[in-house]
Order: sequence, then C-alpha cells, then structure tokens
Amino acid sequence: MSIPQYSADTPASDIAAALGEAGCVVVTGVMDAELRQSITGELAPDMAKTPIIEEDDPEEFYPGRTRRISALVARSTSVTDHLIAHPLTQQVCETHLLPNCEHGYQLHVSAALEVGPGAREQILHREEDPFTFFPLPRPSIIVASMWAVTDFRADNGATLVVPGSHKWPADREAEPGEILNAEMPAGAVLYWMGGLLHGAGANTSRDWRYGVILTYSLGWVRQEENQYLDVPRERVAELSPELRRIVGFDMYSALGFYDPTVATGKST
Ligand SMILES: O=C(O)CCC(=O)C(=O)O
Repeated sequence: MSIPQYSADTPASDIAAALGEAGCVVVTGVMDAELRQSITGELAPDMAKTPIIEEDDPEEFYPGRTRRISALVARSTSVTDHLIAHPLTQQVCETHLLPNCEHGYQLHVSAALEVGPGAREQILHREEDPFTFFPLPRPSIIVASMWAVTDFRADNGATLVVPGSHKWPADREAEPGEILNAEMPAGAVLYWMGGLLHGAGANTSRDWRYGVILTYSLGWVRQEENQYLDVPRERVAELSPELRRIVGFDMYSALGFYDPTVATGKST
C-alpha cells in the first residue's frame, strides 16, 4: 500500500476518504513561504532556548539530535490563526472524529519538531496508544497532521508511516517493506489516523527537518497537551470563539463546566 498524495485543490471529501482507507495522506501546496517564515520566526527565540538532545538513548521515545517545543497557541499566532482551524483539517476531523463525538473535537497536541543530522528513527507508535481501554483496532479517537515547514525527504527524516496499519489487530507487526517515508515538499501537510503506526525518520543528511505537528481528539477524552496550563488566560481571551472551542476552552456537553465569574474575574 502506498501513501496517497493530492494537491490543495482536490475536494476535501476525496482527501478524507483516502485518509480513511490508507490511514495517511499527503496534501501539497497548503502553506505558502510567507506563512512558513512567520512560523519559524515566531518560534525561533523559544526554539533557540530549547536544548538539542545530545545523547541518544535507543530506549527513549525522543531520539537524540532532535528538539521540540509545544504550547504553540501561546507561542505562535501564525500557527493558531492559520493552521489549527484550517478548513481542510476541519473537514478531515468532521469526517473521522465527529461521528464519535457529537459535541465536537479538540486540539490534542501542538508542537514544532526539528530532526537534525544524525538523528535515528523514532520508535513506531500510534497516537492512540494511551487509550489502552480500547482493543486494537480502536475506534477513531485521534487525527494527526504534520505541516512541512521544510522539505520532508527520506534522507532528512521524513515521517515514517505504515499505510493500512490503522486497521491492524494488536498482533500484526510491520514488515520493513511496509514502512514508508512520507516525503513531501515544504508547504505540504501529512494527515494520519490516530491508529496508524508512524514515527520520525532517521536523518542521514546535513539539513534540519522542521515540522509542526497538530493532533485532534474526540472532545470527551483528556487532551494529551494540557492546554489549561500551556495557554495563558490573556491569550485565551484573544482567541475567536471557534478557536477557543477547538483548543479546549469550552464545554463538551456537561464536561468541563466552569464558573465564568471566576474565569473572567467579573462578578455576577
Ligand atoms: O517527527 C515526526 O515525523 C513524527 C513525530 C512523532 O510521531 C512524535 O513525536 O510523536
């Protein structure tokens, strides 16, 4: 099975259908150079302060020679305003998550990831691995996206994916020939289902690979990234109602109720 690839003008319903079938899909031409530059510019001061993992421990989830920062709602208005609620992402989430969460889906993780020369392959995993309550193959809980800020090539650590593995039972392991690099030019996005085996590829080149990962989950599960601690209240107040809902600052039916007089500091 291969990785389906489409251009940005393809109907979103075709892209979502291909994602459901293969478990992953690349869409090219969704982020222009100006937006990519704004993202790296806004994140540069925090990225520069973040140490690169120098020592590689093969047992560790995060390989050496990589670095990452999360809390992108707090750190990048470009990511927040242009990527988090991107219309294509919304269509994909509506197709694959909304049937399992009638009151809406939410941002699960936001992070910028750099894979440097010499980084090894990351251990293959599924975004839905924390939800051990459900046996494999699980119902759809998560949809993930990786936005290519630089080119993603096989030699610079393009994400490894195992097409079709979102439908596998627990005892099915990936054969080497089934593990593919999701190569894509800068400005493209890779979507994958939360049940898909994937991980960062090894970087044997001299370049750093830079991507923004945004994942989404059913509104009734715990978010992997704690947005209540990662996004300051003043920043929450700046978000549109739509973004506030997606980032998780809204109720899901009765879940997550709060007292607005405390949250806003205004008395009734
Ligand atoms: O960097 C990548 O390509 C994938 C990253 C990933 O899967 C993770 O950090 O969980």
